[in-house]
Amino acid sequence: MIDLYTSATPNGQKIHIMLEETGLEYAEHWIDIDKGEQFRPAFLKVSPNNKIPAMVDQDGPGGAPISIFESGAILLYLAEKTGQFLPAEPRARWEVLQWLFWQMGGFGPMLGQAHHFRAYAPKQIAYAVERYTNEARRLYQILDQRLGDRDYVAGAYSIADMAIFPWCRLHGRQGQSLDDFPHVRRWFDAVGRRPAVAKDMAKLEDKADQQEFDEETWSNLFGAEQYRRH
Ligand SMILES: N[C@@H](CCC(=O)N[C@@H](CS)C(=O)NCC(=O)O)C(=O)O
Repeated sequence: MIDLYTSATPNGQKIHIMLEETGLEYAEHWIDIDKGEQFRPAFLKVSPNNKIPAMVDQDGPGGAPISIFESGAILLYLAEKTGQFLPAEPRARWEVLQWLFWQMGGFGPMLGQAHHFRAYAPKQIAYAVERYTNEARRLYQILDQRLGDRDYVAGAYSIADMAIFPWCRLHGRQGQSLDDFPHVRRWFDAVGRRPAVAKDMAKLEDKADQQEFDEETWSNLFGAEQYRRH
């Protein structure tokens, strides 16, 4: 049994998709990051960086529990555990790993900054909005080019697609339109039609993360409460 600590955000959604795709048995523990539950000592034991997602596999290596944080590490762990969505053949495996790390190091963090400066920042800073909207566009262009001659990001459908897809759902918030990226749109629709992904999206619909924050939420995520402990 896997205990998943999660929230209805793109990084959380990646793991829901993988768990649904693999059919592993899991229990969801919703962490309300708006209310500051990510700072609770019990959660910090599993996720020392105070961020979702995190998981505990009660049946880890050697039959003992293992806890893992960081969505890329969790996807890799689950792929290795199940032997699914990450090829064993070295060249195919490295194709997937490169695009997984591209998402973890670029597509996620840069789009996150686009969300921040376009939607969450208390005052509009034109330079930051332009910088991250441009960077988002550049990354979508890279993805579009990559998908121009293949169905999925790294050949067969893999954990790289699962990592990238949830971030594309929020393209509007990043100042982008999928009309500008036809290959991304085709891929996005195909991934979204997969039963595991559709099931997950429907489930998260009523928990959709918000764009307008009250004072308490803003403080927990970006202000005094976020930095109080460090
Ligand atoms: N690199 C991390 C990023 C995780 C992340 O940013 N999680 C956000 C929600 S999407 C969070 O938990 N924020 C709460 C906080 O920063 O206090 C991963 O991919 O797991």
